[in-house]
Amino acid sequence: MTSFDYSSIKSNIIAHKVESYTYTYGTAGFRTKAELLDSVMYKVGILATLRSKKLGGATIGVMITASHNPEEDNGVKLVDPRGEMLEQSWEGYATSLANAKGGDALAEVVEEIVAANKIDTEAPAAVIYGYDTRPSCAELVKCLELGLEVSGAKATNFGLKTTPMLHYLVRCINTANTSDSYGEPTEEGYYKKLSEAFKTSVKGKSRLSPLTVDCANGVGAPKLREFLRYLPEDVLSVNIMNDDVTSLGKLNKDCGADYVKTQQRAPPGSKIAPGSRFCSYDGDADRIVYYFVDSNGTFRLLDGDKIAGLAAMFIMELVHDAGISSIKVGVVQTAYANGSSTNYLTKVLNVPVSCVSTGVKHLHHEAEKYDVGVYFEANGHGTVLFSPEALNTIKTTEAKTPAQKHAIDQLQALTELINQTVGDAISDMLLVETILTNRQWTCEEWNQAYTDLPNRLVKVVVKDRHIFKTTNAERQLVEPVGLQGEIDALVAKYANGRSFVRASGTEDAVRVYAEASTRAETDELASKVAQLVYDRAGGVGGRPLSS
Ligand code: 16G
Ligand code: MG
Repeated sequence: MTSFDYSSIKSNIIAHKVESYTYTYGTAGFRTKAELLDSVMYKVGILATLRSKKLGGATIGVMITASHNPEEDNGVKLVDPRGEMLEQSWEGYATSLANAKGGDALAEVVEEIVAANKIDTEAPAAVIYGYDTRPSCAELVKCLELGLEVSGAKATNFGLKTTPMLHYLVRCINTANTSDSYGEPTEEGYYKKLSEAFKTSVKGKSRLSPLTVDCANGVGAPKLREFLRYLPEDVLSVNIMNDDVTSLGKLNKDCGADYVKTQQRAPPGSKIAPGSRFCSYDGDADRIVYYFVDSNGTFRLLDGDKIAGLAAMFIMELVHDAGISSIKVGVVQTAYANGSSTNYLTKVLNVPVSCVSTGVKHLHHEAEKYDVGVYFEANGHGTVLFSPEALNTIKTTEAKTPAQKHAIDQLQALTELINQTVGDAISDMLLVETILTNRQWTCEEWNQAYTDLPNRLVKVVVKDRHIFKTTNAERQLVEPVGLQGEIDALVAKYANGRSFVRASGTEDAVRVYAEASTRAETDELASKVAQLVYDRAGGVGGRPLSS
């Protein structure tokens, strides 16, 4: 193992490309045009090593992906030892490192991090990394490897991976040979764990009609294909579409979860017809939405809110049938959750619901507060977390009746089936398929839980989005002062009206969300609130955009 090499770091092997560009480690790590990222990758390599050294040599993960962004973008995020997102207090270090121009500035930031965290730079460090199908990954991996080398990490390249697989691997490696072992730290181990759990979950039930999976022409395609080798056709029947990961320009283009959610339509070319069941992954397969067309031929989206409702309902019934009264289920949403979903959860399922700020890490941390925490963003990012106590209770409860035994076995299988490190399109898909198979439900039956309120998302480009400051899980503006009062006055005029405004964490824009009883009222409310924002903040480039 090489040691921590300050002189190499000072020589600033990979220089900052565009002097004026400022990088930010945001909700999904660094994400921008791939050509701006080589110096960032190098520095992320150094940061990952420091993080590992700080945590006693625990393995840290680095994932190179830009998720649902266009193919020419790329990005990178760090994974902490239990497979969760990088601790928030380190995000600032990531940003400072990325913006350090020149070798001396870089060494200075490194020294600051070392001093502030009392890091022994000669301590051992281990980092694993993976990447998606983007053409820019190969070059960026080399930059990352240089950073890992100059900082002295034991580095392992896990190759092409979905984001959630990398999270899984990190957790497996760090829990190997402990009582808390998460699984075999290989891709095959991941496939085996999920496929075995799925077989148990649907045992004795008739297989559903085939499911069509749109893989966004991304890494989900080869990985799902590989996974299916572990599941016989008579257990789960899947047709894969949008699986071209070699032609340039196809990734996320007119397909994938983000396209389907924002366009509210199936990808062009999909042979969707009444009775068929579809889902779409995003480019790194950590996000999923389902959809179908009803008997009238109308497109119906089953988004993250619908998945959360389905999962909460099923798990609560299993807990009840298992006779386990100590396990309480809770659901975590963001302000983007449809008002009807929140109503269904709180009034029909009687389950506690928390609302937190946008971004997986916020939902994940809140979900950890429940015995079983179901969390989903409306856009399809989410999973279910079982607390260590809940896992133990499920493992040790003795069944008194065959029905109880069945429910306990089902719960046990779910704890294996669900990727508890982060939202995972493959694992979430298996969760939905488990529930639908157990109920022998069609998507139409699933969709009957509640009817979404019409909603609209509008993007407003302003001079400076940072003047928008929110509180109450982004549901209210505190700045610009007075604007919230004006929004409230507008909202009060609409039945079931709700609207909120927040600065995007991933784009240079402000987002306006609105919902109301009818489509026309929703559109009117959204456009009036967008106009308020535009007028107050000096909108740029004409009228606000619907997106
Ligand atoms: C990122 C987040 C996603 C969130 C989105 C909001 C992760 C892994 N991803 O993609 O959860 O919904 O940002 O984007 O946390 P916005 O701030 O531009 O609205
Ligand atoms: Mg993603």
